[in-house]
Formats: sequence, structure tokens, C-alpha cells
Amino acid sequence: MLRNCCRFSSSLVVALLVVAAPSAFAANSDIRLNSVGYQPARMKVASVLTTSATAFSVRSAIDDSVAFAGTLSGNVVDAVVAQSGRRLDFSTLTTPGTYYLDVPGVGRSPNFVIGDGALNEAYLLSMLGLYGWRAGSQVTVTWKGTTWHHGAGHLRDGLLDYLGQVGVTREATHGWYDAGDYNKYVVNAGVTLGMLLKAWEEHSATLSGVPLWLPEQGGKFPDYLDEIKWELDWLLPMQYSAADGRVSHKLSGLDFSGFVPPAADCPAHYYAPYGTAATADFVAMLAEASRAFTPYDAALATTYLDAAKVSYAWLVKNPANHDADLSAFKTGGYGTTDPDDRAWAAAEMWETTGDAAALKDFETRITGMGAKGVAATFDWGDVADLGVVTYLRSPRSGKAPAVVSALKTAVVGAANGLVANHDASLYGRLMPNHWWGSNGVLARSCLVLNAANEVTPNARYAEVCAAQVDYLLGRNQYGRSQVTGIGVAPPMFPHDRRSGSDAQGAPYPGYLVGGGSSATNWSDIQASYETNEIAINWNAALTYALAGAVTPSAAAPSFEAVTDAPSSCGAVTTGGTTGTGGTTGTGGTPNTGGTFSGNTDGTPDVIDDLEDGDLAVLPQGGRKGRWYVFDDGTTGTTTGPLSSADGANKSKHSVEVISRGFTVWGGGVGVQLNKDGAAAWQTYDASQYTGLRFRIRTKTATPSTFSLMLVSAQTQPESKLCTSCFDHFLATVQATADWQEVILPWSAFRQQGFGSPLSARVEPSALYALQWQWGAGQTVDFELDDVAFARGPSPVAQGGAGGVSATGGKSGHPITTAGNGGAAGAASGADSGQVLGGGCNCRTSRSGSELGGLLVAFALGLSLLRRRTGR
Ligand code: 9MR
Ligand code: 9MR
Repeated sequence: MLRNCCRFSSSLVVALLVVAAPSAFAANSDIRLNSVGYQPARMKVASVLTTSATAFSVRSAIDDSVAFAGTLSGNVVDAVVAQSGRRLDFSTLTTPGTYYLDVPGVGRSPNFVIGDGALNEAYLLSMLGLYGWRAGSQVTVTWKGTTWHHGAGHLRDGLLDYLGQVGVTREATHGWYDAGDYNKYVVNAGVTLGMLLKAWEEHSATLSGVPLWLPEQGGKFPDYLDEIKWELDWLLPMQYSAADGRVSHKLSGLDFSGFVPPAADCPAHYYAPYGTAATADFVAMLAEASRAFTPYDAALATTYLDAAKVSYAWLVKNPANHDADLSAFKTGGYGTTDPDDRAWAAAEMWETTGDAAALKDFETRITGMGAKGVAATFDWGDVADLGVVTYLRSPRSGKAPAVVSALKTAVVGAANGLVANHDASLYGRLMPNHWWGSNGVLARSCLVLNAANEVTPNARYAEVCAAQVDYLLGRNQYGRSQVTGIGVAPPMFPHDRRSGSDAQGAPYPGYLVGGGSSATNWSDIQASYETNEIAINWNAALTYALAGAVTPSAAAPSFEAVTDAPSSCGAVTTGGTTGTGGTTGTGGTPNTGGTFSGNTDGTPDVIDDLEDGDLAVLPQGGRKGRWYVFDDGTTGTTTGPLSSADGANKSKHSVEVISRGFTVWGGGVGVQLNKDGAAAWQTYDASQYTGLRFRIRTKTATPSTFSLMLVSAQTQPESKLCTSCFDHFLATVQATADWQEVILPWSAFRQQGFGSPLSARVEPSALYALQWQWGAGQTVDFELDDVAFARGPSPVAQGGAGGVSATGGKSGHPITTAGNGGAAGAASGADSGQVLGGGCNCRTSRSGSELGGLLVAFALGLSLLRRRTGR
């Protein structure tokens, strides 16, 4: 029985019972809590999916002794997430230690810490995330013994064509990549730096004493400001010029690039035309930053302020909203009108300079915005709150009392609404809505709560902010951390081009994913950019929410870079004057024709070509078996495996599977390699082959991503060889509307890193089956054909030819154009780093027998254990 992990055969169930019996390690995912830690004085509330348990205790993880005993709340019916449960409150337990919750009748929770520095690690990680996003620099991230590294990318930014200077470049390296993509957007930098600078203004006394993992560690600036400076260094050249205050809306490729490392992402980046929202955000960021940097470098602070002044003066002269013309670009829009951005800019200009005209500008604008002047929840499109908070906190004189009073009332009203939402939610979430990026919104509203607390001190405001941190670290409808690298079962497959193109199984750590865009649709698969991407504005909000919980730590992470990897984008010349005559090379051949040298004898060893119209494998090479489907046991549907009415290469049949609606980890289709009817599964020795090849296409409107997993004795529990099973070696496969042949050498398969990771190599001598899996929430209708073993020398991808260097550029930045010089071909040979799906966050619906429910609980515990020990 090899159906991944959730529909168990009886023999496997017995094995699980034996293995999982001691409750000591089987954390129950029905207990949802911040699984990282709590400061002693703060609120500590968890949620339990039970409508019957009444008592709980908090026990020492060292000796199981009871540190606190309490009673659960009555039932909380949370219509937003369609879950019912009870809350438990152990806020009065303040003794430092490592604990777990024990809820008789439910189980135990993961361990967590109570202590002053309990959230330091989460804070350090969210800052590490920013560092890891640095553009124009090699990046080395080391966290808990694992190192992620990429060479410097995007050193050739960027072309001024859309600013009317065709072929002219201007350096704009630095900055953080926006998100899972490699572009940089001024509007989103606004809310990002706005929140980071607010955290600095509130907590610089603490934050300046906390070393961060970055190359400038311990230098002239506090580490926190060094990280911020990386972004500011990019922003300055986004201004048209010192004489023209307009600010380019973004620096971006014309379209999103593929999942390649930064140094292999070569398409030209362009400065986009200006917009007034971006221009105003630029003013606000630089004026605010000028204050932060003044104590450390007055000249730099003046540079920032001078740039802000030029753009502010331009805005004053040009009061009409102007949307950036982004018609040439398919990348992120961040389109927004400017009233809120202009208000924020005016507030920061006033606070930095004391300019009475700026004060008047702010007050007029914020009053004109009416109820929109203060928002309970906000994001990049709605930054007035940043200005309001600066204004209310300002010690400067001259404020209009009526404006102050109206804003105070509005801030408190907004915060009270958040408290009410929090109280209605089983998980303490401060708003019922879910949309793209709403995880970030939750953390960001801590600004509103903190501001209300300053106006009308009330402990509940701090509690609601703390509850958002809890939500993001695991007290949520998924029972999973939303931050890579920390907490229980954190995201493993964020939509992140760096993580998706490197050789590490685990993603870069320290990233808050966007979260469900509906109450139930968060999906930990790379393809789900709407729910599982990462973004700087979300991390900045998380940093803000955590900053107040940080205690100075003595242990400094010591920065050590690994050797840089060379960029494959061609040489970069720096330091000269900008060439003017260069034109973009046009001769680059796209890398669509990757070819492989496998099967040199021309006869792929076919496992099944489906042409006989049945679902048994071809009886050759000693193979026996059939196609089968499997799923996570939730209430989705799968049709198939079907013998389709058409196949690849105009053949008669393929195998087709249609599926939708699985919510935990999805499902898959597999093919057995050595199973004779009802007899037990046997392994198949494929060591004479060098890999796999098959054809795939999707019939859905958009491309679909699958994980091809090798179910082998290394990772399959029934083999009794593995101790932490189901961490199958896998490779990611993209299916598009057209049939594509995919060829994968064994070296392309990797484990995703839970359980006890094996040696890096898959052992093809003992395969049970091949499984193509899809993820939770994924709707699939796809076909496979000509599934075969590859033979001959290990396949080698051949990229397209290089592009042609521009001629005519003088010194400075000759524009060397694309041509990925042998990077990934369309066949996925070189695209092996990404791993997808396959985790075993098993869950079966509770509708089965009581015994079934029990077994599920054990399975869950085991799966959590695997995930935890794999971190
Ligand atoms: O990868 C892109 C991600 O960063 C964006 O947030 C998202 C929405 O704009 O788009 C993603 O790119 C996808 C594109 O929109 C459509 N083709 C597939 C791309 C990669 O998944
Ligand atoms: O965070 C942005 C979200 O609010 C928008 O709804 C969404 C669609 O416009 O875009 C998100 O921003 C993406 C940006 O456009 C491109 N880089 C990735 C960002 C995060 O998904």
C-alpha cells in the first residue's frame, strides 16, 4: 500500500500504532498556538478544535510536570473559517521554561517557550529574510546549520528607454527584490520602509543593540539601519534627476522571469515611467529615513532629505494625480491613486524639517480624505496611517487641535473595531476578511493598535497585536506557521524564485507568506502565488509586530559569506561613464530546445505507452503493475486514471487524471513497477537506467505544477528500511497545454528535508512506484504518456545560444544581452532544485469510524514529528 500517507493499509496502521504510541512526541494539530514562544508578561491564548474537552494543563517539556491547570472556554463557532472550538488561556503562567499544552481527550501541543527572549529568533529571522532578498549582491544565509547562497544578480539594472532615453542605462543595483519575483517597485517599498522606520522610531533603543546577520555587522550604522540602507541606496536613482523630482514607478523586467537564481536571470530591467503615488512615497521614505540616519551620518541624512525635497517641491507644483504608464510591462502593477501617499509625504516632510507649509499640506489632505484618512487595516495602496501616526506622535508645535482630536478619535475607533473582530474569531484574527497578502495586513495593523494605545492606554490593544503574531506562528485555521523556517510545519514551497531554483530542499528561511486569499484556500505549493508568495511589505509588517518583543541578545550571529557564484548574465563593467550608443542585443536564442543525450540506442525503455488502452504497465523489463490514484482523504474528487482518447505524438491513448477539491496536501497518480495483482508491493531495480522520461500536458487553462516522486525503499515505510518515511525523492514538473517531454536524471530528484534526510542521492535500485502529485487546492486535468526509463549517459541540458553584446556603448555599462549560456533547457534536466508537494501533513475526514479517527490522530502526530525533526 503505497498511497503516500493517509489511506493506510492495516499493516501500516499497526506499524504506526507501535511507532506513534508514546504521546511524548505526537503533537496534535487540533491544538493551535504560537508554537514558538511567549514573553512572560504577554497574553497567552491558544485554540483547540474540540467542542467537548473542558480542562487543560501546561506541562514542562522536560519532566511533564504540571505548571498550570486551567479550563477551556465555551464553544466558539467561527463562521469565517467554518471551524468550532474552544480557547484556552494561560496568560498567568509567567515562569520561564519550555512547555507544552496537554488537553485530555485531544492530545498535546508542540513545545513552546516562555521567556524574555522567546520571540527574538522570529525577529532575527524576519530581518534575515530582508537580507536574503538583497539584489545586486551575493547572499549567504546560514540558519541552524543550513546555508543558502546565491551569486549576485541584476547587476545591469536598468535601461531608461521608457523615460525617453533609449539604450541609456543607469545603475540601480541594491534594494530588495519585491517578493518571489526579481523586480523592485517604489510603491511597495513605501509601505515596507514606512513600517520598518516606524519600528525603528519606537524601538531603536533595543533594536540598535541586536546584531543581525549581514556583512556590515557591527559597522558604522546599527545593523538594522544597514539593512534599511540597502533599500534606500536603490531608491535614490529612481528619482528622474536632481533637477526633476518625478520618480520612476518601478525597475522591472517586461515580464516575470522563470524560476532561476538571481544570477541567471538575465532579461533587461527598465525604469518605468513616473507616477505621483511613487513620487510621494519616495518623499515620505527619504524624509523619514533622514531622521533615522542623522545621528550616524549627517551627510547621508542630508542626501536623503535633499532628494525628498526635490520630489516634494515637484509634487507641490503638480497637484494632480498621475498614474504611471505601465502599458509596456506585465509585472506587478501596484497601481494606486495618490491622496494617501501625498498626505504621508507631507507629514514626513513636516516632521523632518518643521516646514509649516508641509504641516498645512498634511492637515488639509488628511481632513479631505474624511473617513479614509484612518484605516483599521491597510497595505501599499493605503498609506495615510503612516502619516497620521507620525503626525500624532510629533512633538512639534503648530498642529490644529481639531485635526488632532478627529484623528485620535478615528484611530481609537479603528482599533476598537479590530478588538471586536479579534474577540469574534476562534483564532484571535483581527479581521474576518482574507485577500491577497492579508497575513501581512494582520501584522501591519499593530501600528493602529499601538497608536490607539498611546491615545487611550488599554492592554487589550497590545493583546490583539500579540494575537496576530500568534496567528502567524501557528494559531490559525491551518495549524501551521506562516513563516518559513520557524514554528510548526512552516511553509515549504513558497512562491519564491530563489528557493525554487536552488539545491536546498527547504526554502530560504524567514519569510511570511501571503496567506489564504479566502478563509480556506492557503496552499503550500509554489504555484500558488496568490496565497503562498513572500513579499517585502509582509515581512516588514511582521518585523514591526515583533520589534516590540525583542530583548537585546548577547549572542551575535557572526556573518560569514561563502564564495560567490559567477553570474551567467555576461560581464558587467562598472565605474566608467555611462555608454550612450548601446542597443539591446536581439540575437539571443531562447532556451527552449534543451536536448538530452539519454537513450543513445534510441529505444527508451518504456514502462507504459498506454497504447494498449489498458492501465497495466507493459510486461517488459521484469515490470508488473498498474496505474492508480490516491489523495489526502479530504472531500475532493478524482476521476481516473483514465485511458484517454488521444495521446502524445498523435498516438491513441495517454493516462488522464481529473481532480479537484483536496485541501490538505492534494493527491496524485502513480504507476507501480513491481506489483503482481493482489500480491504485496515489491521493489524494482532500475539501477541500469540513468533517469526517467515521460510526456505530460495539462488540459487546464493555466500551466500546472506537479511533483514527480520516487517511492523507494529509501523512503517508503513498508520497506522497513526508513525511520522517517514518505520524504520521497522528488522533482518538480511543469505541465503546459502542449505536450512536452520531460527527462530527469536521478540527480534531479531531491528530498524536501523532513524526517531524517538521507544522503543526497536517490538509490534507483529499489523503486516501488512513480507518483505524480499535485497540491492542496489544485485543480488538475492532465495527461501522461510514454513513461519510460532513460538510458545512456547522464542527460545534459543544452541551453540556447548566447545573446549578442550591444555595440556602441562606451565605457561604463555596455549592455550585454541575455542568452542564458547553457542554463536550463525546456526539458527539466537543469531545473532540478525545486521540490514540491509530498509532505505528509496527513489528514483524513473525521467521518470514518472512531478507530479511523484515532489512527488519523496518530498519523498526524507522526507527520508533525517528521516535519519538526526535519527542520
Ligand atoms: O511569479 C509572479 C508573482 O511574483 C506575482 O505575484 C504573480 C502575480 O502578478 O505573478 C507571478 O507570475 C506568474 C504570472 O503572473 C503568470 N504566469 C505564471 C507566472 C509564474 O507563476
Ligand atoms: O501584494 C500585492 C497584492 O496586494 C495585489 O493584490 C497583487 C495583485 O496585484 O499583487 C501583489 O503584489 C505582487 C506584485 O504585484 C508583484 N510581486 C509580487 C507581489 C506579491 O504577490
